[in-house]
This record gives sequence, C-alpha cells and structure tokens, in this order.
Amino acid sequence: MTRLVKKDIAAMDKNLNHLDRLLEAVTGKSLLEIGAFAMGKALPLIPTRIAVVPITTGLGIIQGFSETVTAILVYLGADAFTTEKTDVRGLQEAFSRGAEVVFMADDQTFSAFHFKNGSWSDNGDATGRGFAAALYLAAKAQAQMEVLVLGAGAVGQAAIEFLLEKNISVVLGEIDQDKARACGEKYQNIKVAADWTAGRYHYIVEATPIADLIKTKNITDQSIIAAPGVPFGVAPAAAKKADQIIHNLLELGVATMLSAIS
Ligand code: 2YC
Repeated sequence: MTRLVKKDIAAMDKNLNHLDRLLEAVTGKSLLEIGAFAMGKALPLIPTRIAVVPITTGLGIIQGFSETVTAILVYLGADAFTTEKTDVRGLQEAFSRGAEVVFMADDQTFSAFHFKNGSWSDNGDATGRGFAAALYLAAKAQAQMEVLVLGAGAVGQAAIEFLLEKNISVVLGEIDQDKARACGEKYQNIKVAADWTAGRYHYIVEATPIADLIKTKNITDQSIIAAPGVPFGVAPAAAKKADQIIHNLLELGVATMLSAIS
C-alpha cells in the first residue's frame, strides 16, 4: 500500500458520516456492516478497548494518521484512544490504560492485534476483503458476475479470496508475469488475463500502485469499480463514465480490521 501523507488524512474524520451514507446508498450496508460482512462477523461486535500507538520507525510519524485511525474506530462505536507515547512506551501506555487491542503501523505494515483472544489483522488483507465485499454488495451479487482484480499483491489476493468464497468468477490482471503466474497457481480457479487492457469490464477491484490505470475503453457506463487507497487507479474520464466508484483511503480497511479482530 502506498504511504499516506498528511493531506490525505486531513479532515477525513469530518467526512466519516458522509462516506457512511454514500456506502449505504451504493451497497445497502454501512461502513461497519461492510467490514463485518467482509469478515463473516455478526454485529454488534464484542466491545473492547483499543489503543492506537504512533510508530516513529523509518520515515516516522504521519501527522494525523493515528488520530484519524482512532476517530474512525470511535465513529464505528469502539472505545478507542491514541497513546501519548510512541513505540514501545506507547505499548506500555496502551496496557496500563487497559487496552486489549492495539492498532499500529510502520512504513511497511499496518496491523491490529487483540492481546486477549490472540487474533490479528493486516490492513492489506482487510482492505482487499473490505473492498471486494463492497463491490459484491453494490453489484447485488449477480451469480454470473465476473470480477477483474487488478494487482496480485496482498490487497489483490485478499480480494480474490473473498470473491472465491462467494463463488464469483475472477479474472486477474497483473503486469508482472511471474506474479501473475504464481497467483494463478495459488488460486486454481481464477483466470489470468494475457492482456486485460484490451477488455471491457463490468466489475473491477483496482489493487495496484498505478494511478489512472483504468481507462474509459476498459469499462461501460454500468461498471462498478472498487479502488482502495492511493494513488487513485481510475483515470478521470473513466471515473465519470462508471456507474459507481467505491474509493476511500483508510476507513473501510480500518472497519474491516476492527471486524476481523472482534
Ligand atoms: O504515524 C505513524 O505511526 C506512522 N508510522 C504510520 C505509517 C503508515 C504507513 N502506511 C500507510 O500510509 C498506508 C496506510 C494506508 C496503511 C497501509 N499503508
């Protein structure tokens, strides 16, 4: 997943209700309901105290990142707080303040850990499942539907896994032939597109780090595209043409992580 920057996060906490209503209109479910559906969990989730611990390793703190993760968790009904301290001291503070769950991210991995029930969730996995679930719901899960998953990384593979669990046909589009082949071997009953760019698709999960990858020639005006995170993988003209775009930078991944560990 591409690293967020301060401007990506600014005001995200003020738009949570708007995003929630948008997702409800498009998928019929709220942010939390989609997360729970993605993880096969029933609502309400078991309440638990959650600490979000800022991590200073590598490129360091992203201003507002931890506070925004906390705001999303609080919006979803969790008892969450951001620790004053960072790193290991922050973990100590989390425990001393009675947190059973910790959310933290270094430059490579954003993860949640439940120290009581032993469960944990990776943001990449949660994001792939959450966005695939949102697409599945928005498409009203027509039996014969086929979904193009772009990108064979952690997010794309998690999206594939969710869709296969729902017996949805999956076509993989992956520019790296080795990755494409490995993914095709890992998931026996998916199709690997030789050249997806020549195709036109109704349902797409865009899980690549490439901006503006999907063009108008790849979609119809009925297309539904789930495009998590940054950069936005849909060219502006294609975003206008598509029927629905499901896009957010942290919210659905966090809602799915919360569901995964609850
Ligand atoms: O502020 C902090 O604690 C930083 N260590 C956070 C770094 C997060 C880096 N990862 C990302 O920006 C993206 C997120 C959307 C989740 C995965 N990658």
